[in-house]
Amino acid sequence: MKLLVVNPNTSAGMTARIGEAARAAAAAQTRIVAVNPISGPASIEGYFDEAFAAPGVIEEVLKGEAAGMDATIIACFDDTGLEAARCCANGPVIGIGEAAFHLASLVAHRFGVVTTLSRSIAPIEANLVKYGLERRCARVRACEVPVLALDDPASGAREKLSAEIERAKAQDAADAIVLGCAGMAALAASLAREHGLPVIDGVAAAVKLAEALVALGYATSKRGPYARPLPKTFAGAFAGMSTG
Ligand code: 5HY
Repeated sequence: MKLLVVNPNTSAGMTARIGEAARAAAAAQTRIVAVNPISGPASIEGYFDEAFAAPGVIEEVLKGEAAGMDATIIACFDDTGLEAARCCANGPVIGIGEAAFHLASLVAHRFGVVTTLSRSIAPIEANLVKYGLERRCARVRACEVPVLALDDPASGAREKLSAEIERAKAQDAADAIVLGCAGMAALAASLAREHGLPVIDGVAAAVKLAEALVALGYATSKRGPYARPLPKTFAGAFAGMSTG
């Protein structure tokens, strides 16, 4: 199968690392194509960035559909533009946040989420409510490391993330941890060993769910809210999005 992995920010370095994490989780017959939009924020931290990243995600999903991708992953933890993407895709579209929450709820009574900055917490909490999984989440915490500093050894990212996981275990009774950023994928296995509980990376979770949905022949329903967009004229910068 052909799996499109869209990193909604415009950081090519992060897209490459997300592609590596996806390939590491993928089955041998799964071909991963990792892309990012050319327009939008270099990283997504909160509502403002998210709003400007969504159109680029839709453009990449439409290109992927035209190129015959079997499924699409949105590789940003706030599941940027997920519902809109499902409207214009036939194949399954999976957000790494939603995927991680579902897998965490299969291996733990209550999971904790550790994301980057405090401003990223509210969108994640809103998604948990939207997905109906807020009761399974003990708390959403932030390690106060910016997205683009996660792979900078001088940022102390791993130590700060590990310390926040320790607090989630001690204070929130979390019995699994969900890593709240695509840029944390490479740290999941060593943090799980260090802390002795499941540490879930959304990129790997989404790859395995995409493979399962495609193998079962399940595609996005075109009845209800994910129906194809109505024919309509778009003006200005989005004239190219016109569907009618
Ligand atoms: C992510 N931002 O996964 C989110 C994490 C966050 O650019 N990739 C980003 O802080 O919301």
